[in-house]
Amino acid sequence: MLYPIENKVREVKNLNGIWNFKIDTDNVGIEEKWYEKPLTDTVPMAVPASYNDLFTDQESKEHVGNVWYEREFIIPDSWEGKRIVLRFGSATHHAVVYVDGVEVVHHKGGFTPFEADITELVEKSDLEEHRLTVALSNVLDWTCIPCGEVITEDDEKHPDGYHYQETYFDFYNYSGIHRPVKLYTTPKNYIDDIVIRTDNDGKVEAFVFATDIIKKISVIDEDGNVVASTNEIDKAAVESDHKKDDEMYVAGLKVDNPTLWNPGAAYLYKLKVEGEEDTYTEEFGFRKIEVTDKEFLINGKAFYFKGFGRHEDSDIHGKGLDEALNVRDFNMLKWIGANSFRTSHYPYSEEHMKLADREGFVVIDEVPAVGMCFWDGKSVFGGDRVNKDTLKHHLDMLKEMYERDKNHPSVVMWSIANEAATHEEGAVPYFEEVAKTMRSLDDTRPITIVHTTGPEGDKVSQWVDVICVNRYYAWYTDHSHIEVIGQQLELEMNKWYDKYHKPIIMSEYGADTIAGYHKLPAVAFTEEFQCDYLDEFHKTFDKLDFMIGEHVWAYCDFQTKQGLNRVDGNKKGVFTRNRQPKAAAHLLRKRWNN
Ligand code: GCB
Repeated sequence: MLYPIENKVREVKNLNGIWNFKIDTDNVGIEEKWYEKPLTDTVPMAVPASYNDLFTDQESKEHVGNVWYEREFIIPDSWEGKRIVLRFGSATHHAVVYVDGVEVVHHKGGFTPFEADITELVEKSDLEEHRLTVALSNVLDWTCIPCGEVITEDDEKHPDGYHYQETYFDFYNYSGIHRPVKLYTTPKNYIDDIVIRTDNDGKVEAFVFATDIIKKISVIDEDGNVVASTNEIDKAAVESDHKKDDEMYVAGLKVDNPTLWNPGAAYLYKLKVEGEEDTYTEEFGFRKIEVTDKEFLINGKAFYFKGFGRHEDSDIHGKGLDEALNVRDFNMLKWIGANSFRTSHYPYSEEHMKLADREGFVVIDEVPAVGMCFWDGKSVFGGDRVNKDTLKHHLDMLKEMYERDKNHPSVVMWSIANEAATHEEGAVPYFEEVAKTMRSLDDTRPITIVHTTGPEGDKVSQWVDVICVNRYYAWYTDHSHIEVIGQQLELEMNKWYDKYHKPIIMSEYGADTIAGYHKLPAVAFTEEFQCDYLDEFHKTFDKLDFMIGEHVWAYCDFQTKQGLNRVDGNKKGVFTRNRQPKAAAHLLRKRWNN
């Protein structure tokens, strides 16, 4: 799906700002058709933002079920004769969108964009102001990813009863319209999608899906020079169902001596597609990814991943897009010498991905498949938890992630899940299907899965190219005994390598640390302990030639649900939630800049 852009034939109108908001306390709004009339008794709400931390009362913050958003918008007269699209960058987790009381789109999945062509609806209407209403649900169950369950406690020990959203992942279930809402125009015949395939030899294969007739495709360098251009564009049949109104156009171009997109040295070209009516310009880079049994090569050079697992998370905004925060984050990642990160545990905003392209960061893009592992003896993949609907939604989310992020040079690998019960028999057919689907969407990038299961138990890594492992030796096991880290790490990593002969990334390792808490000798939770802890891992990484990277957990402290081992959130950040360094940041900076 293309990002909304402005040019001579396209316009964008931002609908961010203060909307009307209402909590559907008894979850009756859909049944009572609240969308048919203006909402009553609303409060002001910011978009984009999570709504949770904007409230001062527990009930609103923790509401399980629907909330309602509403605002008015105007279509300028100058838009007459254009195609008009309403687009949400994301809404977490399930949205039903109405314009003037008519449903225009619904979407399941909290981290990818969706849109509705509202041309006909507004053309037929004589209203000057249109009413946009969104019913948004934050309920997670076993039909979606991430998975969750709504639990009701109403037995004899809880005579008054209460219910809550149970989640099986370690981040707060922030909800709301998290990313920008936009109206944009295209000509009536338009460019629907562009797929750009490149390597590092200057060849470009462009696939354009359009209802417009495509006339010309060019490549423009960073100085604005046209460095390749063609009018030789072939038409081919469209196989994919959802693009059935489109024609597919295919063209090959060649840029001589291209400047490559390299980690830390990004270079972005633009592909300009011109049709009879529409024009669209998409950024891309030339780079080649290869994986051997011990190496991850970018443009023929072995790449070692240095960086973090992260979250979209900050004070007040929750998971709402904050462009200032994103800029600060990339500056801090550069300061510390990181070259990469994983979008744990869901695709980050489109604005975030664009910055990664521009700043030369290498990204492992992760689908929101998190919370599929329990150690309670009950099966996840063979019982009444993960089911056919979960799989269907998982595949849909892979597709939406791919369709949104396919042209980003920063994205070098897809992560198909974080910490699933891959030791279960039922995980075998499930992940075979997931991996097969990811490869059928994109055969140009490697894929990985992120493990909590150990090498003895894992049954699915034959389908991935790189193995990612999350490990907390001396934290969740052998707590505080950092002397075990080296031995346990070496033993386990060798077992993984002997079993699969694939390169390994330590995708999480870390210890909760309270900023400003010091003690000598070090004890758990002090800044000294976090330094000693990470150091022990590093000594072993440096000995193993099949280890291709280290992603510390986590970049920053972040909010979680309340729990006995979470004091106002997860404190494994190398930076505080307010983006200031703990002592470990200086240790990593020294290591990563060497
Ligand atoms: C993990 C998860 C991550 C948690 C982390 C922790 O393995 O992937 O989401 O936050 O452990 O700190 O426990």
